[in-house]
Amino acid sequence: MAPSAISPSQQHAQLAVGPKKVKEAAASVEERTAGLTKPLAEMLGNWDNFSFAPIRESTVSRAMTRRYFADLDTHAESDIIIIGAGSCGLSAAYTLGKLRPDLRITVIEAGVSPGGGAWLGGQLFSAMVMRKPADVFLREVGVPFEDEGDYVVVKHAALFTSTVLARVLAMDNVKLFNATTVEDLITRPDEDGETKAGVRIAGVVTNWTLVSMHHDDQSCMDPNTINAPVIISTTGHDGPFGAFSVKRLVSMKQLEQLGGMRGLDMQRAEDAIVKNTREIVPGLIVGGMELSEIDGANRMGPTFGAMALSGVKAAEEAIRVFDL
Ligand code: 48N
Repeated sequence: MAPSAISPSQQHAQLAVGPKKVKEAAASVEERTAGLTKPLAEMLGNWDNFSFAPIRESTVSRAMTRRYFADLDTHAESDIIIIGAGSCGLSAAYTLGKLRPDLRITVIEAGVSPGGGAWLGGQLFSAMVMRKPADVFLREVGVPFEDEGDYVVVKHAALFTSTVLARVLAMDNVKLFNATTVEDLITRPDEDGETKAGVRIAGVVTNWTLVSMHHDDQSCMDPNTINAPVIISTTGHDGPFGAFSVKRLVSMKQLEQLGGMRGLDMQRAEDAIVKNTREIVPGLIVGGMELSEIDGANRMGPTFGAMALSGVKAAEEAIRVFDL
């Protein structure tokens, strides 16, 4: 029997991809690289003389450190700080960046990777469900989805999170400090006595997260500070890092106690979180699942529309301070 006319790898490719015909003789270079921009297309197949432009290691260090510390210097005085870059915090940052490009927005995220719980749907499944009208936010940001009537489905949660994150990071007035933990809140006496507690939140106290995680086994690792007249806290429901600001308000006796997140009830949970996103004490707005810890709202489980729209509402509440 004549040896097979196609190579073992082509035979495998045939098996691996089902009935698709293995490409006949290689197409022309243009056909093979169609869809790439010309400079990249010209790189394919021309690696023999390939080389990067020259560099000295210190140049890389300076390129990183100059920017980081210039940003830290600039953002030491911010207009609005968002604690937590989960789906709610990122939606708030997007909305603020769009509505008020004149304001200096600082996002502080404890994780190395921002996004919080929005990289996957429920139980590590990839699709993300949002109930209408949250599709309005998806259209605003440019996240494709499948319309299922009363709800929509983003084919992978990471498509939502990475798209919002990309939009936020591209904004000139928004700076993300990830791998950075808010360890405390800056407070001032509330002169005009708006609250019985008499406290106004005036900024955050931060440390690199890997430092924050070792206060028990290292000493004298004091934090840094960032001042701002408005803080939006979206640190999620109670967990190792979650519900930070509301738990801190209790420990500094600005809140009697937490209301404790209730059991799962999708129908009730999402409306409550969006409608009740608000300023808890002067200067501190709470949104997303952190709010459920104050109000004792139900949790909603693997549906994310309330997170996005709570972020939009938190942004609106924050801007109100600057429009007064
Ligand atoms: O995703 P999360 O946890 O919080 P939200 O409110 O943006 O979204 C909540 C959502 O993911 C759900 O929990 C869904 C809807 N499920 C509900 C349910 O019923 O189970 O993001 C919070 C972010 C995280 O990235 C944390 O790392 C970060 O906040 N964070 C902090 N960042 C800085 N300093 C801190 N002290 C801090 N604490 C938390």
